[in-house]
Amino acid sequence: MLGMMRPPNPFRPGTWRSPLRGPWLTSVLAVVLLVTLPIVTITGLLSYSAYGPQFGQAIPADVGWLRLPPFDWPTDPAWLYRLTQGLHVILGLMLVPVVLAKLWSVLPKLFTWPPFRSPAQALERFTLLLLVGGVLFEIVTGVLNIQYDYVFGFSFYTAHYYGAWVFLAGFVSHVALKLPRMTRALRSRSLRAELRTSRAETRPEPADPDGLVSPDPEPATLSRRGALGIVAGGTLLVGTLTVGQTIGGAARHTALLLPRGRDLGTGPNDFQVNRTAAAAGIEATQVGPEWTLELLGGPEPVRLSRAGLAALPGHAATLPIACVEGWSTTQHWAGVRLRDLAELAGVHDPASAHVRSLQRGGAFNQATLQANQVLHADSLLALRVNGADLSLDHGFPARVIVPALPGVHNTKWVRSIEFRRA
Ligand SMILES: Nc1nc2c(c(=O)[nH]1)N[C@H]1C(S)=C(S)[C@@H](COP(=O)(O)O)O[C@H]1N2
Ligand SMILES: [Mo]
Repeated sequence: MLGMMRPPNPFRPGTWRSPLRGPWLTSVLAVVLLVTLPIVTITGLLSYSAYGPQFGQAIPADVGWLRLPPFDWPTDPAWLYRLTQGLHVILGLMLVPVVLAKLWSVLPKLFTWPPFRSPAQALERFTLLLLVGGVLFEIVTGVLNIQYDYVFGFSFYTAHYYGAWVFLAGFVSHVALKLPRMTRALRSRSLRAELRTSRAETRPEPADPDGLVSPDPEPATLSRRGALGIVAGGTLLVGTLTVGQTIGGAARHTALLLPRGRDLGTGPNDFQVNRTAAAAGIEATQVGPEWTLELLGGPEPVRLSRAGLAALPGHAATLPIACVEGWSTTQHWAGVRLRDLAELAGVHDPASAHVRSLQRGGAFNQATLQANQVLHADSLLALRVNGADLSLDHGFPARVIVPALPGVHNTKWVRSIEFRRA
């Protein structure tokens, strides 16, 4: 029925006339995504695991049969989350130009008329919807979360987690369906020869059964080398504007697009702040001389003033804060070991520790730490950073700093720690 109607404009075969479109170009972009998108996906799922789903503190907490195999997120190496989450965000952003180019390369397929001719083809087009919808949704939610906190009417984490599985379902079926065609197309031309072909010598690929090659191509205004160069250039540009927020140092200056990529000064407390004390509603009276830390879980509660804490045997460690948003910063922290505080509380081998902040409300005013995170020799309740007292914005009077722990669980303005045996 539909097949007999004259299709409206973008659906007509003659609409898409770029001489560059064809299975080879599409497959080159596809192979790049085939290698890199799994890295973005796996590091994303690892981040979910690093949030401690076993304590119900990964978001969304209850994911039914989409639950990942449980394991304790390691504390070594200390830069593990910095690496996995840095890769997730940086690579995710760098792939945006490749994803857009890949979509451009298959645009005529988006407008095939009739939309499908058989149930099998309808199914194939449905998996494409999951794939394209999924990848665009993950990009948009991810970018918005990095640029502005919490702009959604829904939870970013929940949306991004389920979106990832929709994308993954589309990705796996698409790869399964197209892998043979992709390898055939890649073999049809030599990359090296293509990179030596000028615009004037650029000819369309031979007509293909998928209809990517235009039946009525325009003359080339760009070589395939030029097209791939633009995509590669875009990717490198995004990378240059992004990596600085993770690797720091001089590169921090190139992270122009990122809210926490900037260098903030040279003082001991002049580094990125996720949420300021003012934003968290911390008042001066709460952190004055009356402040005490409460250690719970032992025979009876133990209370320590800040001076009392500072008088305990101390420890210092150089550790990163690595945020889910991809930025990280490595600083030199000093304070008291969490495991010493557990001993003081009278809990000799804690299975976990529940940390509460003075902050009232907010999603990140508490966190549960695994046993390995409590017991690591560098896991601290930090009182000082880079030789100075913590600033109020960095969590004065005391904050948690644990190797490889996602930034979010390095609770600031700590009020109490409850060591749990099971
Ligand atoms: N109480 C409290 N602690 C908190 C937060 C918060 O909002 N409230 N934000 C967390 C997040 S998401 C990060 S990345 C780190 C950032 O630490 P910084 O602000 O000292 O850089 O603090 C964590 N600790
Ligand atoms: Mo964070």
